[in-house]
Amino acid sequence: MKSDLLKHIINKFKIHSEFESYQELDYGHINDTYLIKTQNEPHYILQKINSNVFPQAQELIRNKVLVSNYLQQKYSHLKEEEIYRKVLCFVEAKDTTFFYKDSIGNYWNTSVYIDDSVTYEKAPNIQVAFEAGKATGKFLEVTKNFDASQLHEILPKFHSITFRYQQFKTAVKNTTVDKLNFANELIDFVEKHIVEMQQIDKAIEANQIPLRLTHSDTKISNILFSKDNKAMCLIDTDTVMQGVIHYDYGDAIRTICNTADEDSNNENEIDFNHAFFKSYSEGFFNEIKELTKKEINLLPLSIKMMPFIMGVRFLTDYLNNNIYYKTNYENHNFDRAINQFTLVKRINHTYSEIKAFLDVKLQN
Ligand code: GN1
Ligand code: MG
Repeated sequence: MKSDLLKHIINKFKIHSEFESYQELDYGHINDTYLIKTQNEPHYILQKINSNVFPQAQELIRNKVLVSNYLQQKYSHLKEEEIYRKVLCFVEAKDTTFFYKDSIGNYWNTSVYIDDSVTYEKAPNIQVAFEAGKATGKFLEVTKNFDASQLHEILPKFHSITFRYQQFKTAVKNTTVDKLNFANELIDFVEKHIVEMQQIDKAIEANQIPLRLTHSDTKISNILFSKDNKAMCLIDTDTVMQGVIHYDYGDAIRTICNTADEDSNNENEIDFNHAFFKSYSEGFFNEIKELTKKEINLLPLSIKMMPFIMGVRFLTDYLNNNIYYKTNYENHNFDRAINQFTLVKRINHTYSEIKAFLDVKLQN
């Protein structure tokens, strides 16, 4: 029984009381995540790392622990209970590592559950958008001196659109004629926009923008809020890596300003919410103070590059028969790609307004 298995696994970690029950959380497209309730608080989050996506699970867990330790140190002037609401706290295994490897080779890790918290799939109001901006900006600001080169590069070129485009081209070459016909319009969309989207990659290659630690998966569902909608903590630090500020800024806006859920296949629901964009950006730039001119110039592009890259990745996975993301039906990834590309179109309609706002805000 699953409950016996999870009890067996959670007991490999130094938890404070006895396993009572579990709840599978519908959380993310990659790993399996469980809330483990124990007799007394705290409860725990137990996660099975998807070894297909993350073949180097040990290094991944090491990265997360290093970043959490660094953040805890940065917040060491705060009360302990406050720190534990701001930063993920990983639980040591009884063998003093931070993982458990099961009999079939899967890696598991555990963190302390942050109670009285809520998550959202899309922003419910302007206040939440602002708070999300603060949380993502703060994460970047607090970690700006963290030496990200000490982390293992878990998924190299993760947000490089040039790399994702190569994977897409391979998928196009290897897929069926039926899929090619079905996805024809989306494939054309990729070809039409790829050159514009490569500007951030090019600036990185030319050392024109600084590398730093990034969370690299700042969608709104990875931000924990208190019940009165104050952002508390960025969760899912699986992809902490060296990157550029544009990844986290653009990826957060991708979900916060989309008026539809990422999984919605109703194009009419999809729009770019300007009020949320402004509010998110206010929160973000309240925290992030020093940006170079080149970084500022590429911010508007990041707002379309991040949905574009996600669309390319979803489309690639559709063409590859859904081997990467969890899906609930055959065309799930195809629908997700339409969603992201529709958002890019909506952003294009209003791009001059986006740029004008950022010009004034950052006095460019
Ligand atoms: C994946 O970790 P998870 O399942 O929340 C993906 C992100 C995408 C996201 C789209 C390692 O996130 O890059 O933004 O799906 N993570 C990985 O929702 O590929
Ligand atoms: Mg993730």
